[in-house]
Amino acid sequence: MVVLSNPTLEEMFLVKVMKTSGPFSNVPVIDLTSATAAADVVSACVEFGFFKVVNHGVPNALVSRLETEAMKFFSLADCEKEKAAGVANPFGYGNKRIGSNGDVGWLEYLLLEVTSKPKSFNFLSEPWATSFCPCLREYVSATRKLAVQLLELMAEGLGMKQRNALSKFVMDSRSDSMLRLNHYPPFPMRQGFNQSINGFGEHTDPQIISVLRSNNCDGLQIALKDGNWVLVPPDQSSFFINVGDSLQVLTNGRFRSVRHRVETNGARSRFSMIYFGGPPLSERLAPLPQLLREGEQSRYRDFTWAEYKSSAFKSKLGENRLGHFEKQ
Ligand code: GA4
Repeated sequence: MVVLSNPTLEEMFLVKVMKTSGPFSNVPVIDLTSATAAADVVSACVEFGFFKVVNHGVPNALVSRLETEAMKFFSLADCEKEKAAGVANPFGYGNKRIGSNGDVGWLEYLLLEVTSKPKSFNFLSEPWATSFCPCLREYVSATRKLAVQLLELMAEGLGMKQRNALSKFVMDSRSDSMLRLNHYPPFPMRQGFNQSINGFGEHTDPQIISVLRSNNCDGLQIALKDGNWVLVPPDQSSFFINVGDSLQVLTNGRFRSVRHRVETNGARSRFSMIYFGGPPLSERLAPLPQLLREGEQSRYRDFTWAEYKSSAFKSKLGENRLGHFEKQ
């Protein structure tokens, strides 16, 4: 475990200002088998940048298998996890430190690159990881497929002629995507503190789309348009989807990249796995011409995903990263 000095752990992790209302019962639910799914998904992306998917087609058995494999990994000694996956930079095993700019959270994680030539899958050839590897591959391909289906529905709901206008970015063999496995352990100082803990501070995801599955331990919160934070009731049989910054740009701000955070109550372990679908590094990120109404100008200056990613990975977690790329 990484030992952190001043300020104290309590100061670093306890969420001091509790401005969150109770469980949010209006999380949009998209049923992939419903005839109205395309329209529903678009309204959810415009209003919240967030929704839940049911009848998603990802086998529960696969999800449980990966959860079991990942928990086997997290139960290794800290030095073994670091040795196996490397200390996160940004890929590898991370413990409390998030990114490169001093952010911390009450979690440990494994961040894996899932490009066609992944760098950090090497450790998976270790004998103890033999069943982890195929499981990760299967899971990534199932969640990528779900991301593609959802992006196709979005294109349909937006009235785009090409069904693959949005999905082509994550289907591309050069797509720059990631898989993150997060373990939020119980809080050791829970006795006497009946408060929440900063598991993962507020942020937006830089990529196009994030596909999240968690166990039944709550903690995920999203910010609504009016800035109020609400608790998302967990549902381990569904997936939660975040619109990322890149999709906000591609739609010229019609879809909102959702600010979200995780605050755990320290009683139980929270476990989540997130597939982040990103475009190829060389891809230009600009509003899609088919989506611009007559006379509508791009709100963003021209940039590539490589430029945005490099700027994002140097930023503080809670920063408004797209702000630097908006036209004045
Ligand atoms: C948020 C979304 C993904 O988890 C992530 C994160 C990344 C990291 O953990 O290294 C970042 C964060 C995320 C955005 C700003 C930078 C980069 C930590 C951080 C402070 C893997 C990603 O792509 O961006």
